[in-house]
Amino acid sequence: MPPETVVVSGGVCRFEAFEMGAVMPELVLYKKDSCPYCQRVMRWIDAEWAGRAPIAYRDIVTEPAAAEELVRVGGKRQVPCLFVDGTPMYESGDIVAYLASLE
Ligand SMILES: N[C@@H](CCC(=O)N[C@@H](CS)C(=O)NCC(=O)O)C(=O)O
Repeated sequence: MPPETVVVSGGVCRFEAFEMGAVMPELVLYKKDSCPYCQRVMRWIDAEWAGRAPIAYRDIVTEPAAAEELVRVGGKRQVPCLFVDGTPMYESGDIVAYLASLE
């Protein structure tokens, strides 16, 4: 076993899995349906993301807790905002470019 390989209980560690190309970050899109920038991102996801790890949606209109979380973590209520392993990414163009880079 190479020295940089760390085996954890029941499988491979995150780094090792990343090296194998198996790890996708946790992706959560904060959105509201009336927002054209959100629609742009969601249209891209519908067209291009099929078959990949799921992207969770949180709606800041129908889920007040999601709006609170967005402001608490991201510092502003702007949508769309993609949380990548808990780190907020604003701007629809940046979000689409980032998701495309994961393909
Ligand atoms: N440049 C941004 C614009 C996003 C934007 O203006 N979103 C509006 C909804 S359509 C919003 O969240 N406004 C509230 C705010 O900025 O606090 C993008 O492309 O994502």
